[in-house]
Amino acid sequence: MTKLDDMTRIAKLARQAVMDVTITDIHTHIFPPNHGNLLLWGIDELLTFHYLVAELFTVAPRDLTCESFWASPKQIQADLVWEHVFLRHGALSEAARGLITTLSGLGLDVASRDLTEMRNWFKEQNIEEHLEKVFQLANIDYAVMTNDPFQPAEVEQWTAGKGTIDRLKTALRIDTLILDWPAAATTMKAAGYDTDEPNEASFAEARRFLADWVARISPMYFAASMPPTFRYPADDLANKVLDQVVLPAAREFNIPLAQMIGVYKGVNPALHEGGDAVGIADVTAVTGLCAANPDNKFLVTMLSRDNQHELCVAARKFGNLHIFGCWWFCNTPSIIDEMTRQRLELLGATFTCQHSDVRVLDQLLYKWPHSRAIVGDILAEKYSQLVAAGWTPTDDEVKRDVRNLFGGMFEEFLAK
Ligand code: RAT
Ligand code: ZN
Repeated sequence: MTKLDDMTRIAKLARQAVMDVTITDIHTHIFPPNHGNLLLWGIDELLTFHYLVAELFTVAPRDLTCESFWASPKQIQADLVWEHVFLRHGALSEAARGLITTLSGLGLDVASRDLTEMRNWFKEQNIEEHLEKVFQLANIDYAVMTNDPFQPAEVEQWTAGKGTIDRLKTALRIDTLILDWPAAATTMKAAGYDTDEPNEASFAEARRFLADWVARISPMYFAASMPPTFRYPADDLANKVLDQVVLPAAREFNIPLAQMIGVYKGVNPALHEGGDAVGIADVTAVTGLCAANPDNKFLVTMLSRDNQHELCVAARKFGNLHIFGCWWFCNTPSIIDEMTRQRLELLGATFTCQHSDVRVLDQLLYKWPHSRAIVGDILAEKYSQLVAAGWTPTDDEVKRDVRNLFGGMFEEFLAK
């Protein structure tokens, strides 16, 4: 075989390996079917996904207010998104194209633009079977949930003894604990922990609260999303809670802390979940955490495109830092392409290239195919260049690297 043949063969192999790899989705917002109404799925949830609601209000006529939108039944809200975003303005955004990919992936005739027919199809589905079908179509082994012990509707499910299913693993979400001590203390107190002012005694009780949740749900990691203003070290309450509650508990149970950094919450509160925005954060908060806490492990993703290069460099410096995903506003083809290249070039296949962040189950059928296509093209190019340089990886090596990018390294990091 000539070198050119080898390059063509390896490019094809890399694309195929990415298409075929079984993915571990390390951050989502889906729930087991038996957790009441918490699991979102179906056409009306897809259409009212907050990314699309935000788009609706960029084009909505003046007389369609956020107040009247939220006061309407879900189906009317979905009709409004369909009409104003899809029918009147097209489906070119990533979220809008995503809905089309999702419906096509389920075998629906989206080209007919017949919303009623699609609604009827979803009504006929049994949720347990539908979940299994979506996981199989997306080729995902399991997804990690976001389990918030400060959300009464979620807590209710666990205290009622409802567990989870093999397809869904847990992660303990603790934004409230880190960023809003008064609210966290009130919730913990109501649950039987003696938490009051932020002092040593209260912090000991908060550690007991975390330990009990670890025992209850066995989380794969603790997680919190942080504002762009987050600094570490710093003389503030968030740092105290991190140092005296969260990091000691994470060390004790050897589970990582996931930090998702760079969100300004509620910039336009009228949009509800769609009202958050992005800001450039300070990567020295990440390096500060990793350096000061060598016995803790950190999973980090950042929201601003501007932070990505610096974050890659940070990941080269600390073995206790694992970077993951193209988060939220970074989950668009051009930015996934840029971030994945940057990460591969600086880190090799040692990071987790994507997470889906789905809130609606069916979205797994677009988030993953869209990302697979981009990463497949990048790897085809990178492996061809490697062959040109004189190193031809075996088929198994290519498959190993691909799996590492889509969940393998995450599992290896957890096992450390
Ligand atoms: O990506 C999203 O959909 C956001 O609304 C958030 O859920 C974010 O991912 C988070 O976990 O805070
Ligand atoms: Zn999320």
